Amino acid sequence: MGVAEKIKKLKLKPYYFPLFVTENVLQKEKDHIEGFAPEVAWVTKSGKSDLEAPIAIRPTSETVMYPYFSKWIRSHRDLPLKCNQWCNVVRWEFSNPTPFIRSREFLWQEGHTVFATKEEADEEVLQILELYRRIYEEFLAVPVSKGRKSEMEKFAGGLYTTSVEAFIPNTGRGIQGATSHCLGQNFAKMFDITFENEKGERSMVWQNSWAYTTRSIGVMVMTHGDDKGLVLPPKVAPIQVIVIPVPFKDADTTGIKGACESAVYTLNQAGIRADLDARENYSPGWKYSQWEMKGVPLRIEIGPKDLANKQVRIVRRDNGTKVDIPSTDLVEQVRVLLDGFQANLLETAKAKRDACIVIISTWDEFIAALNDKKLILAPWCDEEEVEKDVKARTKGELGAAKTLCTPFDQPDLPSGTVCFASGKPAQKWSFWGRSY
Ligand code: 87F
Repeated sequence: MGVAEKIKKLKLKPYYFPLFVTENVLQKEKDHIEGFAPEVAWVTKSGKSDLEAPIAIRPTSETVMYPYFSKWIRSHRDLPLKCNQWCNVVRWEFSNPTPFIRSREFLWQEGHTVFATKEEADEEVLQILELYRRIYEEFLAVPVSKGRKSEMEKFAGGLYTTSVEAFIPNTGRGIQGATSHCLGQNFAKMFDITFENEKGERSMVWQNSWAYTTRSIGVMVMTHGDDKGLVLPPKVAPIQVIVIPVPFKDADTTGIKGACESAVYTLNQAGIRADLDARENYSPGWKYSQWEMKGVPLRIEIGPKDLANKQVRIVRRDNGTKVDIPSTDLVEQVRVLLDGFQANLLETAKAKRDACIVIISTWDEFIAALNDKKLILAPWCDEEEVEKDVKARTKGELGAAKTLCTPFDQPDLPSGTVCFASGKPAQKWSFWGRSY
């Protein structure tokens, strides 16, 4: 089943809550806000006058939404509650804001769901995570690993956190692609979110929250981009095919333009996002470079020879290969090329990512792999103190190493395997590395 169909089947309801949060509401759940407090942006003035009380811009919406959940949920018949909100949030980042990757304002979808039982909540955490994986891999052509965050890296307000993790080979950094949390009953206690079960008893609800952000665009750009600019996967490219007329001095310019228009029309009719670049104040060569920079997957060139032979030339953005195809096969061939392009991007990215994974067993191997910008899979004792220690011991200009996740896909862990950092018995294989 397609991702869109799967999302529809979840029967999420769209909601929109306010952007501004009063201090009182934001601080309601103190534990969860405490560590994040320095990142909260406050409005303190209107014009030249100070506000009576500063007002926060939402960094996330738990404290905005949950007081309403508490009012709306009365009985088991009100459950599950499945709320999805698309909005911008603000987090005042201090460490190098980077467009799309770590920006002070970003767009996300935040899902907030409420269930009667932990089993339902647990099941949904993984359903959502799988959808996030599929969006990364099937649409953005970015390979990711699903896994669970360590106690140190999880969302402190929740019970456990799962994530999809990507890796950028050029910089040797891991990057969290999206998260799906089981909040347990922490917020239910704080916000008094209870329901009457079938037996007429009051029960505490179970909650999840999950988000996918515009950071995904940054990950996609870094994964596929090259020295010429962007490379967009066909499934998400706003323009999949750019058609460029290549007129020659004495050529039949009108005929060429007509053939280009007809190619665009035919492709559009077939549901392919094609566009014509008919600008006369730029040379074909200049246009090629510009559309390459913009990452358009396929370029179609039509010149006098193509017109005469009733063919078009198609050039791929990912590998530069050129093919001449008869105009009669246009739609079919473009479809084949776009599908191949999409598949090739994922395969190439996966091969590059996989080539960076190293399995290590000792501290010295760990440090060598870290200096070598690798994605490290290491046997770990799963102790918070040890993760803190690794962070402290790897602190430096490039940033410390930390756990990225414990992948669900676990290699064999022979008994007797010890932790690379502490020498204690290893509990699991975890991904470690520097990250964004
Ligand atoms: C920054 C400032 C204030 C992250 C923050 O991951 C609060 C927060 O609560 C904060 N940065 N978080 C955690 C967000 C948890 C959770 N919220 C809903 C998600 C998914 C969507």
